Amino acid sequence: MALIRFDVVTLFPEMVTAAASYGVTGRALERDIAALAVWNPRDYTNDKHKSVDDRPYGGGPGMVMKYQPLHDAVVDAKKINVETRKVIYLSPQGKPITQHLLSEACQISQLILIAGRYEGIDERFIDLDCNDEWSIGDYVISGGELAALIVIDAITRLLPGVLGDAESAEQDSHADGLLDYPHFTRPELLEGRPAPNVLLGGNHADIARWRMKQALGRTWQRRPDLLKKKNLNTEQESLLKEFIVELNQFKV
Ligand code: 9D3
Repeated sequence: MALIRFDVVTLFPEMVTAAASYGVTGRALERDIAALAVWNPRDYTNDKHKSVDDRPYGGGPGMVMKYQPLHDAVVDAKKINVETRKVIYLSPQGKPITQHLLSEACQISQLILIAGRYEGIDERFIDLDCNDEWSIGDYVISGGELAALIVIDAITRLLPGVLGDAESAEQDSHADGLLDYPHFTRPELLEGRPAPNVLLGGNHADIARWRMKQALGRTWQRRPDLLKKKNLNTEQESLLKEFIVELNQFKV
């Protein structure tokens, strides 16, 4: 039995199954570490036009997804017997997804992800059928499918056995609230730019210190919000000071 199952309610089921079949998610699905099923509200319509949307009460632009086809799709997804389940509506109004939120969600046996289209869905479906509402950030996309795929990808990476040992260790070290250090590979000299000398020698303590300094420096430059939340140890404090000193030595 899979560790987690994702059930995505979507008008574009192939978009979700196709994208999830690649790479890390594709491998986890093949190995039955995770399971994925899709449910199309269109298949739960009862009228001859198969209407999944209707005009908004109160007027205004766009269409609103109807309650009944969404509800009936979720009822079917819930017929699968599981220990724990959550129904999550993906929307711009949701709580912003964080690694912490996802690390809690990966403990649940069934995540039913609702991907909306059009202007939105009937608010009573959110109230009656959904347990939570999640956003992928403060920008506009055209529907919930890509958001559902982001959730599926990020959670699958957290499941035991999905990443190799090296990748898991790396993930742990990066779950520590800093941006990544820069990476280099051959050739040594590229368009006149050399790879950092410290990385070419085999002094692993020096390399680890250089990488930590870069991670701290870049986080300080690009994401001061992340750095404020972090408690730096004495070593890290001095590495960051070195980074800033070296930065100022370049601008004359
Ligand atoms: C431009 C239309 N907007 C008017 C204020 C409303 C709107 C409706 C539907 C905006 C986006 C969408 C579709 N978006 C999603 O389904 C979505 C989403 C997003 O747009 N941003 C961040 N996270 C998410 S999760 C799902």
